[in-house]
Amino acid sequence: MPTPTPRLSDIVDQSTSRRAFLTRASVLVASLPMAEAAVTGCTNPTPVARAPGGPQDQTATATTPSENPDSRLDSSLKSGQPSASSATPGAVNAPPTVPFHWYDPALPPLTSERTKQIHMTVREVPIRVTADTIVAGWTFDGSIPGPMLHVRRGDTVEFTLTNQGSIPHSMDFHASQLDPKTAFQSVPPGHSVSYTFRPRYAGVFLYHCGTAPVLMHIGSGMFGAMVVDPPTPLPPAREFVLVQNEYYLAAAANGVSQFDYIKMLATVPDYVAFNGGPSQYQSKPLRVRRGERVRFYVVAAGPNHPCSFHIVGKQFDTVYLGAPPGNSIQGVQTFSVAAGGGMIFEFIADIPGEFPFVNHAFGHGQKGAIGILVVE
Ligand SMILES: [Cu+2]
Repeated sequence: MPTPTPRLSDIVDQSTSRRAFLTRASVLVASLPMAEAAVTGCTNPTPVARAPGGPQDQTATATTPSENPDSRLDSSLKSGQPSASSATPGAVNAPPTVPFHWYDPALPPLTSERTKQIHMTVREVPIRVTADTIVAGWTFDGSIPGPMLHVRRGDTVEFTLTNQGSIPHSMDFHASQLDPKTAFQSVPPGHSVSYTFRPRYAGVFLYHCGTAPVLMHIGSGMFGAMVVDPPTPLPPAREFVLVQNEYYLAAAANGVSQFDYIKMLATVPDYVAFNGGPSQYQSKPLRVRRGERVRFYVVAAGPNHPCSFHIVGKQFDTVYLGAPPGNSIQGVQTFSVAAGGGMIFEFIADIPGEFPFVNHAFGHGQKGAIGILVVE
């Protein structure tokens, strides 16, 4: 009789100790289809495809042969890591002097050209996320999150991803509508993929690596946000972008914490952060002037949890659930941004003071998803 494959719910429900949980979970990981696929990966000819049924300007090409154009069949397990950690060579090569970078949450200005050429580079590098924690990051352009992007509905986005890492990676823009097998294909180390799209809706959208296991790639730092303005701009405001994510850490080795895939499956994070730095906007708050309209673009990158966004002492006069300027509700205390989603929150800063902006699911707020907005 073959041994039946355990379900995750079984290992969570039946686990009475951490050791028993890890043992059962490792069997589950080994039984995932991607583990087998990783061994049988193949080389395909260069794909040049057009999104079926989509606008003619939505195309995707690989500039080199793809190792495997079907992202369902790729895996970080290919490099032989025993429990799917993020310990790729570049990521764990950390001098103790890796500095902390406060992530500026200001929405970058919109540029005038209607064709936006965006080139990102995958880098597996150590990232300091708190004063005493360096993680083995997988990144877009060397930061967690990747760069904030700002375009307008109807712009043409000409995107290229170059993989300078050691395992396959990819890019999935939630602002696009494309055939994922072509556009979001995994790119082998040293190669690039290019595709073009035109955002069909305004709003704020997640982007992330879509290489399997996606949980591991998002969980190791491969995510960011794209703001898409409507054709008629929203009212002038101080605009900030917050991307929430969770960190699931293994014990540090040589000063660097790898990410822990088993913890990601269990969905209990060590830290929850806005823009990659737990509590960074408590240490250095955001500042606006009294009377200004304030607009937060909030994205929940996950990989697992939503963000119950709330500002202590304020109410939102407008929350855009979908594409602005429609799809709004008024007079809101808290709204949950789904993992993989994005929403826009607005209010007038009419009272001076210090206002905490929080994930009101406070188990996650206390782990780092709290910042301070100072109204001067
Ligand atoms: Cu990746």
